[in-house]
Amino acid sequence: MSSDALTVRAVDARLVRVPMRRPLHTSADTVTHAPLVLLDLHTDQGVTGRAYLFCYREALGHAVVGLVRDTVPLLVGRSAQPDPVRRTLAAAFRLAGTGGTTAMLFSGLDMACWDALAVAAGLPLVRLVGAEPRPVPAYNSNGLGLADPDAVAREATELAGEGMTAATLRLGRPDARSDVATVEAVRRALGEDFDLIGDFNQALNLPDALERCRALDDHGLTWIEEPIRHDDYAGTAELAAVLRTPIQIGENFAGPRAMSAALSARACDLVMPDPDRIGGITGWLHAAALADVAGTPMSNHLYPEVCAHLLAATPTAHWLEYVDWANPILCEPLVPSAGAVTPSERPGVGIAWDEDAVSRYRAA
Ligand code: SMN
Ligand code: MG
Repeated sequence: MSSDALTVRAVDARLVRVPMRRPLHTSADTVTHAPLVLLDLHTDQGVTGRAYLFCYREALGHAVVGLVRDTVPLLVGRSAQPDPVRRTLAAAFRLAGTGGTTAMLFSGLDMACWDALAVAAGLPLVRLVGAEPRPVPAYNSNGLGLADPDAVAREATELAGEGMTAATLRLGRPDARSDVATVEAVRRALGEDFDLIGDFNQALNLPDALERCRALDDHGLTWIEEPIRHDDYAGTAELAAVLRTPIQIGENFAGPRAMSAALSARACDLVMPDPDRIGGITGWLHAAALADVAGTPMSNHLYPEVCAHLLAATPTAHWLEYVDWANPILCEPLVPSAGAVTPSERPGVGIAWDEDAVSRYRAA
C-alpha cells in the first residue's frame, strides 16, 4: 500500500484471440474467438493496472493496439489518475472524435487506471468505490445462438446443469415463428423458474418489432433486448409503452450522455451499459447515478470481472451478464456460484494474466 501519487511509466497492449467454449451466433455476426486487447499500465511506483477490452472483430483489436501505442507517449511521466488521463486523451482526440474504437481506448485506459489505484490502495475495486462486496444475480450469456429450437433447448439444459438459473437467448431469425418456438422449447426444457431473456441485437424495424414482441409478450421473458436500432429512442419508447415485457437497451450507449438522453426519452424500462462504451469505471459510476435518479434497474454488458465490483456499488443493480470469454487467459477466472457472482476480494479488479495462455493465443 502506498500514498505516493501514481505516474505512468509505460502501457503495454497485446491482442489475443481466445477460442470461445460456446461460439456467439447473433442476428448480426458470429464470433468464435474473442479478440481481447490486454492492457498493462505500469507506474513508476511499481504498481501495474490491468484491463482487457473485448473488441468484437480482430481488426478492431489491432486498431485498439495501434491507438494505445500511439497515445502512450502522451501519458508517460504524468499522473495515472483516471481523470487527468481522460483529459489528456480528450484533448488529443478532439479533432478526430471520441466514439467507436476511440471510446474503447478511453474506457480501457480508465479501467486500467482504476485497477492501479485500487491495487495501490490495497483494496478491491468495490471497496475503493465505497461499497461492500455482495453477490449479484447472474445470467448466462454464453452460447444460445441462432440455432434450431431443439439445439438451443439442449444447450440451455447443459448450461442449467452448470448451475445457472437465468440465460439470454439470441433472437432475430429470418422466420419470426422460429424465435417463438425457441423460447417455447427452452421453457419446456427448463420450466417456469428459469429466467429467460431475448436479445434481438437490433435486427428488426419498428413494425416488425411490434408484431414479434407482441408474439413473445406472454412468454414471461425477463426482458426483450435491443429489438430495433439501438439509438431509435422514439421507437423503443413506443415498444416499451405497449409491451408488458420490459424493454432493455444500453450496450451501445456511447457515454453517460447517451444514457441520459435515452432515459429522458423514456426509451427503455431497463439499462445495461457496457464499460467499454460508457467510459470505463468513471463512465459507469456516472451512469449508475443517472439510473438511480431515474429509478431504472441497471445491469451490465460483458466484462463480468469488473462489473461484479461495479454492480455491487450500483444503487439500482439488477442482473450481471456472465460470459466466460476471458477465462482461458485469466489466472483466477470469475466463476458464478448458486446463480450469482461475487467480486474478487483481491486488491484491484482481481485480474492477472495467465502468461502461458497469453503466448498461446497471441495475435499482435
Ligand atoms: C452481444 C453481442 C455481440 C457481442 C457480445 C455480446 C450481445 C449481448 O448483444 O448482449 O450479450
Ligand atoms: Mg445484447
